[in-house]
Amino acid sequence: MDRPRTLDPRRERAFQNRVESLPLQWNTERFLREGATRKVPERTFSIIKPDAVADGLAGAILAELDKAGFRIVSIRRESITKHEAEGFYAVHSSKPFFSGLTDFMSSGPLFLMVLEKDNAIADLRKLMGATNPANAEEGTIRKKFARSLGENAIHGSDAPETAAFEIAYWFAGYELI
Ligand code: RTP
Ligand code: MG
Repeated sequence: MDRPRTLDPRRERAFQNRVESLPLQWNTERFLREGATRKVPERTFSIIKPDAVADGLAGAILAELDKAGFRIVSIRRESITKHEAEGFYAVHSSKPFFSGLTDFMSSGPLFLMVLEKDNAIADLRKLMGATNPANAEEGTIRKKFARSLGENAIHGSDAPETAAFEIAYWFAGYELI
């Protein structure tokens, strides 16, 4: 589960462009003025999974998130390795479905996202619907778009601790401003 500590050249460039374009002084002043007291909305981590991307449903899922009031703090389309998927889903490493799950998650491009809104973690789980789309409520993303239990269109963090781990697993701090 060791991840490379250095950025690849593309991300290095993105980092430099981003830093150069930041109104750093303005941000610092605002942080000092409001940072300690401002009520910030909750953040959660989400993935549009490879089945939904392959089925051309990424746009429709983003529209659902938008309609429900989630702000997209950061988003990145990426094909992840099995090793990265194993680290991400390490909590399930002893489960019988672990190998199939990590094969599936590394089978094609997906969208990694950090989302923000009041009560984001619970509200996203509600909007996603049950893990098995056959049991998901009408109107939920999994009911509308998922293929099956194993290929269920969307991931969402299930608690504040997992949201913090999952956001940090995929995104650097400078991508979350
Ligand atoms: P996710 O983490 O992907 O958002 O899904 P979840 O919380 O609703 O479900 P979780 O229990 O965390 O399981 C992770 C993924 O593993 C697959 N799974 N297969 N064959 C099975 O019994 C089984 N159980 C879970 C699902 O694709 C689930 O999304
Ligand atoms: Mg889960």
